[in-house]
Amino acid sequence: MKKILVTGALGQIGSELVMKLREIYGSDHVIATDIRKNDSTVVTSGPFELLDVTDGKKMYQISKEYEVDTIIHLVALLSATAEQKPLLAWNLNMGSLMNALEVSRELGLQFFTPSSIGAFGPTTPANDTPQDTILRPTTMYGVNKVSGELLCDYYFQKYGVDTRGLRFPGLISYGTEPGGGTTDYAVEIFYDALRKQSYTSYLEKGTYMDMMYMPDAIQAIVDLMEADASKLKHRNAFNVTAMSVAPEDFASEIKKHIPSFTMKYQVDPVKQAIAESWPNSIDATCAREEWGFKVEYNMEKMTQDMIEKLSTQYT
Ligand code: AKB
Repeated sequence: MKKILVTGALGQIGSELVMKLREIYGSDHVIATDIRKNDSTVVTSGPFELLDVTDGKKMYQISKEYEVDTIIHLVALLSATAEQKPLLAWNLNMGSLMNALEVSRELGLQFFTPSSIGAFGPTTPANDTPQDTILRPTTMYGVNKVSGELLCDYYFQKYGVDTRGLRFPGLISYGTEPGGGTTDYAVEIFYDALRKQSYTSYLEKGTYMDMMYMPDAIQAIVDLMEADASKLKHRNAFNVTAMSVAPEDFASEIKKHIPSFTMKYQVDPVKQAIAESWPNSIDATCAREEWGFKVEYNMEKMTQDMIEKLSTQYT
């Protein structure tokens, strides 16, 4: 039975992943950590430790004390924030990754960290972006993600650390809101649809990017970590996606549930430039072939579920 330490456990992915992992492996087998504490079920339903991921010594101590065999490292400054604070992004994203990889090497742990469609750049083929392709991002976040993928490969090749990763698209969820990402509009739009029946998009009409619903993302992490290592040719990091969509696609799907919904556009040039440097649609064939990646939610099913779940909060 796995024993897993999760960093950034109170974030958008962490808050749902911890609960799923506790369901699968048992509450005591999932050690949630974050730099802050709240009264959510992540903190109350199992072991929780305060951890600043720039403190490698403390990460080592907690991992040793709980005898974990896996680290899932989720802490990261996302793309839009990283563009505003590039030095902080480099120091936090790369410093914490290095700490987590070192602890994994020292204690012989399995390791997961997310990469992103942010690893791609304007010279990457924009449609059906292949698994193995040009990685020349023009954002600090992208530079961190490519460096992270290479570092994880290095730790696997040089030290035999069982590193695994996914290139996540925009992730949509109703639990914990994301912050500082370029794809965040795809979450905000649902909250505003229910609160105000309108949304002002900071991305232009026709800006296509990949997206995925959180339950599919969580399942993908679990499946990849359980996958037979001998079948993995890529490891860091697999393209995964459920849909390629633009802001107006969300608007028309939401309108089916909330007919009074309206959408305006007020473009944020920084976020627009980031979005334009990322692919329109990526190809997840390698993930499907090497470890059976699949999704349950398309745009229709996801919208229905988001509106159902958020309605209970806003009506
Ligand atoms: C972001 O927009 O920065 C993230 C991502 C796609 O990695 N959601």
